Amino acid sequence: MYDLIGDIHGHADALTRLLTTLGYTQRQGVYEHPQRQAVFLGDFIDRGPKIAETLAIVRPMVEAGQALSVMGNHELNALAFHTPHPTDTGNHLRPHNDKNARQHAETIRQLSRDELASALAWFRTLPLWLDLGGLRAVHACWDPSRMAMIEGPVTDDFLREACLPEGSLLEPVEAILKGKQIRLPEGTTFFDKDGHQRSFTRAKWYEPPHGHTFSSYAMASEPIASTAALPAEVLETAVPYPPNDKPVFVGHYWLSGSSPTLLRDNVACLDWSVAKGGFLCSYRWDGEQTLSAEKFVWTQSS
Ligand SMILES: [Mn+2]
Repeated sequence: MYDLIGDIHGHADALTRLLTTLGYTQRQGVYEHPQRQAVFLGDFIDRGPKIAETLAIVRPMVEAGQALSVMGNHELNALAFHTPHPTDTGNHLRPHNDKNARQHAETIRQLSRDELASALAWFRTLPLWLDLGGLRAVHACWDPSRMAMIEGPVTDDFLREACLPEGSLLEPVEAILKGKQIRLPEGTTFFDKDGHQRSFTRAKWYEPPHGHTFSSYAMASEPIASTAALPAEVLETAVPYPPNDKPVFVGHYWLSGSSPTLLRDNVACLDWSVAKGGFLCSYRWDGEQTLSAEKFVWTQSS
């Protein structure tokens, strides 16, 4: 059975405590559990104080078969940040502007050149989603229509198509790794947790959009003041997650609260903002198709 673990962002001490709480012990330097396997939801790097240490825990677990992992948007962003632009000499697939450089700064500061190169090579091996029989894991959004468009190993060519503005894989890969975004009504913006002014919000992609306003269809971590009805385009193109499908686990959404809650009976987000004073969250899954909030296990960030 599986223990699903949310976004770590360099908080290796919280990860060590969580694994210990879950009953994992180190053998020859690799955390393992006699009956269980961990499933990481991505976003190992950026922001936190112990990024190399985090990778030194997670990667050996995956390579030894003690864990599985999907790619997070921060791993994809890192690959794009360090992959040269095909025509714009000296630039990269992800521009080195202030916002992008700041988001990635701690990883560059904490990892040596060799450690970074090694980490990037490993990120390329991570699948964008996992369908494990009784459950599914993806960093931000499960959408079979987008997944059907995505194929193949993460080569430079794949990264160009997935990360450049004109790339053929940009829309589906962003949907899977960054979630569904909705443009807010003209003149409406809000400030996200990093202080960036945004005219898009992250949607509750798993919910049918009918009957929702912008405010009620935005993820709880994004307080949108607009009670305007959703535009027809959102109603027509939404791919909600079927209530009878197997449970799906995501990270990504910077949720906050005194203790974790489910998004729905078969949808759980395990990102509870460890990198912003929240906690590192896991879910102990034992085969159940209806999830229970009693099965969250978490640890504070400090
Ligand atoms: Mn994250």
